Amino acid sequence: MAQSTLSKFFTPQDSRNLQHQYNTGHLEAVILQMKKKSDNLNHMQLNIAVMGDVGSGKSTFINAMRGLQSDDQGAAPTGNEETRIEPTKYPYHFLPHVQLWDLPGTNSFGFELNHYLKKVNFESYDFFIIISQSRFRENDADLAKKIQDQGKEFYYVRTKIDNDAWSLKRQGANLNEGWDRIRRDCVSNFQSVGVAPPAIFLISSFDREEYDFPELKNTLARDLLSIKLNIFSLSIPKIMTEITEYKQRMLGKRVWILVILAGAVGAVPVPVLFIITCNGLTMAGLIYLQKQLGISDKFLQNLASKISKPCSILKAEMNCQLPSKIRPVFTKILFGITLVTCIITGIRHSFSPMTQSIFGAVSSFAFSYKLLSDSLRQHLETVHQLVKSALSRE
Ligand SMILES: Nc1nc2c(ncn2[C@@H]2O[C@H](COP(=O)(O)OP(=O)(O)O)[C@@H](O)[C@H]2O)c(=O)[nH]1
Ligand SMILES: [Mg+2]
Repeated sequence: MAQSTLSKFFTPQDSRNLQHQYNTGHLEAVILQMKKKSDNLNHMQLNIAVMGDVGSGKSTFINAMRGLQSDDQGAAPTGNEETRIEPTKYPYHFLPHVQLWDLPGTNSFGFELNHYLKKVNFESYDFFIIISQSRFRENDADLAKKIQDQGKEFYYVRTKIDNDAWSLKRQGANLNEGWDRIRRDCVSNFQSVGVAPPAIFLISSFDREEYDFPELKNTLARDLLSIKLNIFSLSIPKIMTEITEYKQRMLGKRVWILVILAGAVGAVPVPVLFIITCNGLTMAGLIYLQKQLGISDKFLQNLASKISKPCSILKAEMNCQLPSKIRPVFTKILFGITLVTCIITGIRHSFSPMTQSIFGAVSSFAFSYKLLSDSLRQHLETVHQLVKSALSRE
């Protein structure tokens, strides 16, 4: 069975080590280690699922890709009946560490699609080739949507194009116009179901030097690295969630302590005390969170030089709040607390001390909670964006 996207790149031990480094403030080491993994994808095993209806030509296609005839040793069994009920892997020797998986036909057991996808362990494949014969089917569209939802990519292959060629010739039609029509039809079918049209190949598994067969093999070889990079990038949010989980919880608890303190102080109906303490607590919280974030201009410059990426590009790609841009938050907090203080002062004589206390406690709690929790969220977003930007190859 093919591995999950995350475990393909990071073992549980890797994850623990990275988490430890992150918790102890070594964000740069975390990023450099992840970068090393992304620079070393040559040995990554790429699992390509070949999918389509029973009899669409999946097994014959796999044999053709591998340069085999159906009766050669090691070839996938072919025929119009469903020959396999389990996914079967075949090495694709023309590219290193690539396996083609012959999956049972999507309609083989009358399964409902989601049930079928679970059965064949759909999420464990890295790339997909949808095989279709004679016309675009509803199943093709549903499959394509499921692949797109996972953030993965696929090719769409129309097989048995030799049969279409024969019919077109009999009608005296122009072959190239016929192929253009089929392509346009596929593109509009994908667009109509909200799927970005993939690379489309019209092939005959019996004529391996004709139609789009050679182009399909070349395109796969050319796309190999970008497919691997895409799969690697899909593992980043998952591993980052694991790495940052502990610190996020720890910081979340500290935010709550500060917010409760700020609420308690807000309950004291003395505006001067309130403005100084509540301001101080929230500001201290913000400074603490920024320190925990540990991303300064100097940090970014150091990192940029280590990953050989201009600092300006790193910052632009982060497209997120850098520490210098977080400063407006301080202005907001000052404004907010001053406003609350003015209101408290204004209503002092109209309401009982009890009402003033409740109002002060609630507003102080709400303000500091909003500002600190926003800042924590920003903290994590910034780290995620930074990792993404540091690993991107654009
Ligand atoms: N004419 C033609 N027949 C094909 C082609 N590919 C497969 N077939 C035939 O279609 C039938 C089903 O093929 P198979 O590969 O077993 O389909 P699968 O069930 O999707 O694995 C077999 O009789 C194949 O010989 C093709 O490109 N052209
Ligand atoms: Mg088959």
